[in-house]
Amino acid sequence: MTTHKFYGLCGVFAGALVFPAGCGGSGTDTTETTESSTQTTAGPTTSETTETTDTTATTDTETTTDSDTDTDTTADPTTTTGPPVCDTSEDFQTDPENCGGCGEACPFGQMCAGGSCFLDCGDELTDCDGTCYDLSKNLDNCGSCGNACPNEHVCAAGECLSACEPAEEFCGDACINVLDDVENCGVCANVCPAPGGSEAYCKSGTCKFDCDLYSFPDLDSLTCVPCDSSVVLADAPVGYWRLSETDIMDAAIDSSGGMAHGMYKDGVVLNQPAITQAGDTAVRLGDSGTSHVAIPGFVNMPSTEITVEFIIKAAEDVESTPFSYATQNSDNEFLIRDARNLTIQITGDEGVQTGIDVADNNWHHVAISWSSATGEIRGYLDGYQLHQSDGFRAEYSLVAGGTIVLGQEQDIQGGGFDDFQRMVGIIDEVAVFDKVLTDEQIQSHVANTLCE
Ligand SMILES: [Ca+2]
Repeated sequence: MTTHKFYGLCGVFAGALVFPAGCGGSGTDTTETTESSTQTTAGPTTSETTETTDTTATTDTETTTDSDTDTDTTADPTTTTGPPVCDTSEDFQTDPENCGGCGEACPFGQMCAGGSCFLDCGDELTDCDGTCYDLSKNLDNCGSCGNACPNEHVCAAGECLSACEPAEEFCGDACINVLDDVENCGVCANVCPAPGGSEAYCKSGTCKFDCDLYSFPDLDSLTCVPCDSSVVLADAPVGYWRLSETDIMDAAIDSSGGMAHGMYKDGVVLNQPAITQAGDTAVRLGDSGTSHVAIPGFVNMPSTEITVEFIIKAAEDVESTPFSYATQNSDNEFLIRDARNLTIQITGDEGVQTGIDVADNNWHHVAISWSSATGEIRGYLDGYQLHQSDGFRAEYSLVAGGTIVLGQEQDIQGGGFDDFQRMVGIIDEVAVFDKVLTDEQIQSHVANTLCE
């Protein structure tokens, strides 16, 4: 065992360039002795080496503390506390008390193998800086040592996962529903702007803002744009009834310039608050069984391409006929009926249901177009195309000169109304075009007349 200690100490002194007496030569001997430990167990040899050990050990210890002078080291071999005594039978490769060297004990609970201390964490756990963790679920060591999960996360199968609900994200220090949070819209920290004193909100993860009644939000410029119904006129309607007259005896003026002025009949209620612009009004229909707006002799009725637009606030779940056009020979020459499921008829009793339901007592913009060439019908609600179909009355030409009636379904030109088909609600901004409007045109009209 002496040789073991010599070996270790000499190694240390060699590193510090301090050699106790006899160390250099005995180092070689030690190595040999270490390798053949069975020899050192021989009786006389053992006693000799034991002596040598004690002396040298004392000297060495002092040397370590006063390493300044060689002379002290050798001159004063007095006895002080010695290093641990290692049994030669001990194996530095595997003994946790002397792991890699004499007296180099492993921390509590650790094993020794190959001269190094290690933590035996087994197959399930992993040693992270001296402690065993289950990396599959430990929050501070998730998947790998030191990989700490953020707050409101869980560690599952070695991955940090958000503990938030679906549709929520962890923003800063809380789970946020980013679909409707104005401070975290779509993604964390996306604050919705509110230009010009408007009110910002977040809908389906997209920033939006509400402008005042007579302006609409422009998401590109982030400004509130005043509604301007002249965009409708700019697309050249062949008839345009704004229904803003104030006296029941007034004509329902055709603002298109087409001179197809109409009449308020049978108890139409004027001066209803409208939404297109300040001061604009609309008309209420349905207070009486036959109330309607009649526009007779409409010579500008389109023949092969038509779009009809209006904005409407129709009573809930009422059949309501907004627009009918009848000629002498055809009472359903062009008909938009049933606000619950807007249905188009062209010269006949067969209709095309668009599925568009406006019978909910809210303002809506409706656009219906038809093209003779292919018989295509398109239906738009609030600027969104909800219906498209082909082949309806293809190659037919509508006959001009008939009568438009707003708010009633005609069974004969200008009359033959059925009470249950009457419109109940408010209608405004009725426009007829002799072409199929584009999506962009319709959306522009929606923005400027529905003002949203
Ligand atoms: Ca109006």
